[in-house]
Amino acid sequence: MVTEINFDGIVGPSHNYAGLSLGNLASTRNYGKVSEPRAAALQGLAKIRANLERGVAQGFFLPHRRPDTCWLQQLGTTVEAAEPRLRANAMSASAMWAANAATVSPAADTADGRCHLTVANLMTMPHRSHEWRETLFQLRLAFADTERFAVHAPIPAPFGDEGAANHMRLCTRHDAPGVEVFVYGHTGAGDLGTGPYPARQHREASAAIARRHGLDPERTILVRQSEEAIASGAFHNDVVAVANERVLFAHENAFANREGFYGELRAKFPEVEIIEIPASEISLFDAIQSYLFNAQLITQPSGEMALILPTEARESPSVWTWLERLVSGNGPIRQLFVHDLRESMANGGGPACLRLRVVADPATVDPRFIATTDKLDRIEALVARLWPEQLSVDDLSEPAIWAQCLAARAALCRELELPELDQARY
Ligand code: SUG
Repeated sequence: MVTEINFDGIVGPSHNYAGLSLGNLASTRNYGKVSEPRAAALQGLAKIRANLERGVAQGFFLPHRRPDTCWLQQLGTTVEAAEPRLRANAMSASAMWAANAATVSPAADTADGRCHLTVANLMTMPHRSHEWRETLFQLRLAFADTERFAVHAPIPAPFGDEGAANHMRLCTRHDAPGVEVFVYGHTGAGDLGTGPYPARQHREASAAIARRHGLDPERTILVRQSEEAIASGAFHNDVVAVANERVLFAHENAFANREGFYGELRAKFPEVEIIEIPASEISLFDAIQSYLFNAQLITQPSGEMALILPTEARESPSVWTWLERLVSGNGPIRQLFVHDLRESMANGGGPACLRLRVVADPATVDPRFIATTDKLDRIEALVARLWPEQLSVDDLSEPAIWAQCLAARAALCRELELPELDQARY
């Protein structure tokens, strides 16, 4: 049965706070903090398990091989010889944020009736720019059925693409045709933006993906993110807006031309219900601090929608009061679930960042990437045994840590019967 499957990135053993993401205020603020890779991975796995129990189909992607010695080799160096900042870029566990893995257009939206996925090039940030090779390898394994899926190579440089974090889809039901909304921050050649932080999603990349996926222009919208949002730390659209079925939940200051966008959306998808939080009630700053919009907005088997939020949203009185009022009303969003994802959150990755939504029949996906409670038990046991408990930025230069990270990931590949992933070099 065609449904929405959430594929979460399992947090890798090298998870750390190296402060590599300019414009992501959490990453900068937490630079140098000691990370807890084991706790981080267990927090993410608990979210997968809870979603499974809620009746949501769940898959996962594996952490990438770190240190990425192949990338360092392409740069003419080795993990031993690289200067510390470059080495930290090669050690990043940032592939955990699966919302940045790819942009996905379900079969109901595309000209050839296949589900299309374009792996994100993530070219704006050095530590993320080398993710796509392994992500592409995992996507090609998971979605190997070429009658049902088309997995595309990344959009070529210089057009930055950050995947589903800047993409929303509105539809009456997940398996029905939808309207796809691409949100960009960078308008075109020669535009470097005027804000203090880089705009990571380029309009040309978004437009190219819509063409490659064979989307109908009548059911496609390109919209610019507001510069104010980017300047306030919303380095991806999914920090200020989220959509599910016919609901768009967004901050008033999320988009550059809000009225124009809402008008086009209503014209192309009259069923839309827009739930907007005005800046007078929750400031952009509070929205970004609490990661309220980085919630997963899911449809439960009962048909009711729920928001899966980070604990930080509950800790902000203005945000929590607003949310309690939202679910006590008669609207489509009826429940709030809160998860402790502090380790990922400290790097700017909330519940929605950790997952990629794919609308498909789970039976058409390689079962090795599909979550079951038994498999989660086994992954958790392995993580509890092999993931480092703590890592400092200095530890990233320790040969023993490189060896531990490589061995831990190799053990996970074995546990999940994915030897090709363990053997692959990019
Ligand atoms: O790309 N953080 C990630 C967070 C990604 C969140 N994803 C979405 N919003 N969809 C990023 O900025 C921090 C890693 C470091 O600084 O070491 C980092 O990469």
